[in-house]
Amino acid sequence: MTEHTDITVYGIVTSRALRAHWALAELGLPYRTEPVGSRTGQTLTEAYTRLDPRQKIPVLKDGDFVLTESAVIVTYLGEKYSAPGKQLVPTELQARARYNEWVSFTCMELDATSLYVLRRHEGLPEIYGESPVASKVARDYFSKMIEAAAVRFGSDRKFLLGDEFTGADIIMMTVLPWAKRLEIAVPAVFEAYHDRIAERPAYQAALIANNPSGAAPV
Ligand SMILES: N[C@@H](CCC(=O)N[C@@H](CS)C(=O)NCC(=O)O)C(=O)O
Repeated sequence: MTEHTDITVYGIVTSRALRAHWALAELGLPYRTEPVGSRTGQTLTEAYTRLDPRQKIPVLKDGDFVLTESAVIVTYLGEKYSAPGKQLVPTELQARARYNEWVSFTCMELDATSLYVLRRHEGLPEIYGESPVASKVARDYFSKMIEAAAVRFGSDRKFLLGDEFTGADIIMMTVLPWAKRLEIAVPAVFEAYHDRIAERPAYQAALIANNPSGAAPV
């Protein structure tokens, strides 16, 4: 039986929006999509600004509960809707700490201080300006951090936390293709990890939900 939910995701096309669509696909939950795009002006309307004063995507609405920040959305959905066989967030204390460690590391070190710097200064120079020094530092920093992550990950694990796929994998997996698009090398262990996870039906479904044209997220 399909679970009764009243869930809406605002946001499409970007890697951060993909995270919300993917978590819902993994959990098999029905939801609506409001196809709000970044830099389209759609986040700047009065109605959208009431929903999210930051004027950003993605936003999740679960009933009356409004939540922002893609990694937090993934974790919230995992904590609220996980069930046996589809546990996106571990319940055991130290496993959950490890989950939070990977999520925080990926969002801060790989996304915000590395890839998003490149998105701004290389992808959107007309808005943020070119900054060759910031770009070089961000590229070098990403390489250093992903090498360190490869050491921690090791070579015998299927997913970041071991044998079970979790929300931490959703966050990591949404930065790897982004790095590849920017022609930044990722360690072989993460290449194999990427190719393994890319075959998940929920990932494929989420890519379409995030962008019906089938184009890769930006
Ligand atoms: N830390 C936030 C970042 C959200 C964010 O910066 N979203 C961008 C698109 S990826 C956005 O909505 N920018 C506003 C705009 O482009 O209109 C998250 O992970 O959800």
